[in-house]
Amino acid sequence: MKKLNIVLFGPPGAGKGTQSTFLIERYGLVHLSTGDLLRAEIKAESPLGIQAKELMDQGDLVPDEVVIGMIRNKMEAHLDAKGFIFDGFPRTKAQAEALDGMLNGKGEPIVAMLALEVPEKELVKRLIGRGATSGRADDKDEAVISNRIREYEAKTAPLKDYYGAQGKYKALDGVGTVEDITARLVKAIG
Ligand code: B4P
Repeated sequence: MKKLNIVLFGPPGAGKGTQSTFLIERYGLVHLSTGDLLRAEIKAESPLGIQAKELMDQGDLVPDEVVIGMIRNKMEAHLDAKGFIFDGFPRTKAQAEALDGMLNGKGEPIVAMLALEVPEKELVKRLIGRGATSGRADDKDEAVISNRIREYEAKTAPLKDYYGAQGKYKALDGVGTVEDITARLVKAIG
């Protein structure tokens, strides 16, 4: 059976992590969040985590080879998965090309890139709101949040064209209740 490999895309705070929780349950997929994987390395105080923390706390992207290696390891640990939700990955063209290389070689390509569109004002509001309780250094400071959004616009947003050229890009309104947005995603996947 064809694997349901989906890229959930959007700027910081668009709701990728939030929506992934529902989609993995509904479709029995494996969740691959590079943000979560990096935060686990930080918690473990591994050399990789120590290097990543400095970049993440400033709102900068972590080097491509680090996140590509993490994704490769996780995929190899789940060879029998029905499919993967890629959450927060790829974030650069080099990451997208590496992912295509890993998946296409196995005949299990990305089937769709679903992009959650949310205005910047709402993103800042959500992230500051999460910062009050999450303890995440990158959600507390408006200058860091702005840098994350700038990084997204410069390095990540161009991936819309990358997946668009493959006929896989689909934009969805990311404003509304969490349930509304889940329903939009389910309709798009269906
Ligand atoms: P991520 O962990 O991917 O974080 P994110 O962009 O903040 O998350 P997301 O969009 O998932 O937001 P969420 O659902 O949680 O990245 C963090 C950092 O890790 C990056 O800045 C970078 O440094 C590094 N990194 C990760 N991947 C990388 C890669 N591939 N390459 C290089 N570096 C990488 O939602 C946010 C908030 O909004 C929550 O509080 C949520 O409750 C709320 N919310 C969600 N949906 C809502 C709705 N419909 N209405 C109102 N609020 C909502």
